[in-house]
Amino acid sequence: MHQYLTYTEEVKKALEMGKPVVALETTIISHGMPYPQNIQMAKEVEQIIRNNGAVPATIGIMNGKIKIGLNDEELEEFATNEQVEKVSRRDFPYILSSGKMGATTVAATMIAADLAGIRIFATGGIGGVHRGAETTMDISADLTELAHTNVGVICAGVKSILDIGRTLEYLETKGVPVVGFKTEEFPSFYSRESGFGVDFRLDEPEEVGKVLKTKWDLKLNGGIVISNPVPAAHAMYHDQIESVILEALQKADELKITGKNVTPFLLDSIKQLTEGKSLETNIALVKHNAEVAAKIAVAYAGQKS
Ligand code: PSU
Ligand code: MN
Repeated sequence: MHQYLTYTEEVKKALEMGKPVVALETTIISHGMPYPQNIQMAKEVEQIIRNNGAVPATIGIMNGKIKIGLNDEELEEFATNEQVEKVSRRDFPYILSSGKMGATTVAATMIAADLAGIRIFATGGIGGVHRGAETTMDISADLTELAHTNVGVICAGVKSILDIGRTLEYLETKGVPVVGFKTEEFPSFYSRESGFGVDFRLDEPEEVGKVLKTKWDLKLNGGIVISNPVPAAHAMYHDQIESVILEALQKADELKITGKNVTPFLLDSIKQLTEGKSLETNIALVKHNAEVAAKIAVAYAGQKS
């Protein structure tokens, strides 16, 4: 067992027995949603994964360890403690060695899941190439992680706070397949549309499981983006959210927000500007991703090696 990892009993047993496990991130809890919706979401998502035949492993950093699975008390700590740091690839060495608490981003959760041997990960949206990246060079470390870490990431696409076209170009350059789960159009988080296509559409969890196995059998290291549109009943219209996003981007520009603070700032501004409607959509899509991820984890675990 890896010296920096600790497991809950539930996850440890599942991994030993080769049962399906789904990784979950903590940045979405600590920096992506307000309390108490964040803790409610975190617990519901875990239950959805169990109801669909897999074991949830929410990942976070505490007391010098990467925790693979968190108990209720720890989840509550991630949901309420304002000192929790946002941890991506570059932050592991300092956060672990200093004993600070760290919430893992998509990139960091992929790294931890890979160390633990978990191949399926459910989240809301991944980071990407920011609008204006041609001058700011703001490109999420999530994309470089997807280029080389063997984890399938189920998400609702990327938010249009990002440059979706350039994000997809970047993923293509890095050899990361972008799957549309029951869709031909790449979703844009709050909406089912983006105007951009996916690389290929798959309709069944078994098909996704086969694609994952084939990629890694071929030693084509790296992740796969499995994009799963928000259920129609909870979707927002592209035009409705676009004006809000432009306002949030302008505010970030005026306040000179940079680095790791950009994404949390934009998420919070959008939430305020839509008076909570975006939060409801956000929660609905995460739950749906958890359900689909659990089904994919079951299918992936059921394949012959
Ligand atoms: N997008 C969302 N919600 C989130 C994030 C992104 O809709 O909570 C979080 C994820 O943890 C993602 C991170 O990995 O933000 C990306 O941050 P950055 O852009 O700083 O790489
Ligand atoms: Mn960034």
